[in-house]
Amino acid sequence: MNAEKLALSLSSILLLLFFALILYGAYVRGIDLPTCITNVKPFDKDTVIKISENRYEIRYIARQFSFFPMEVKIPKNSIVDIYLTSPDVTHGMQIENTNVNLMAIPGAITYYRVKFDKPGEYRVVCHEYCGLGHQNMMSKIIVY
Ligand SMILES: [Cu+2]
Repeated sequence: MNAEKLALSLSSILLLLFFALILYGAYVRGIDLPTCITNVKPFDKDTVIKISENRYEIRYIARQFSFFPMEVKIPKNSIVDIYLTSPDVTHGMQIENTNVNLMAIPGAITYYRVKFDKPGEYRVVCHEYCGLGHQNMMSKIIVY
């Protein structure tokens, strides 16, 4: 086998491996892409809604330079629907030790569902530079 055929075979195997990892992430690990909702008017009030035992909905507002609500307490093993919007500029939202990584876009709502298995304090941080107070922009979720 010459070098060209070998390179072609190896790159094909690598592509199949990447594709298999994407399928593994999506179907075995349950990792999904966030949803961006653009056809409804964004909410202008932050809220925490208890839907039932261990089912919550949090409507987050990211505003220079904080997330609202600033602190949320939920019981462990809760499934939480997170909705996020911004009235001013684009922000980013990452919840540490989870898969939550959203953009807060003015005029739109982004959505992701997360389950909190372990108790602890989860910091919510902004990961998109949004102005002079960006580095102080955080809030927290306490799972008990
Ligand atoms: Cu920021």
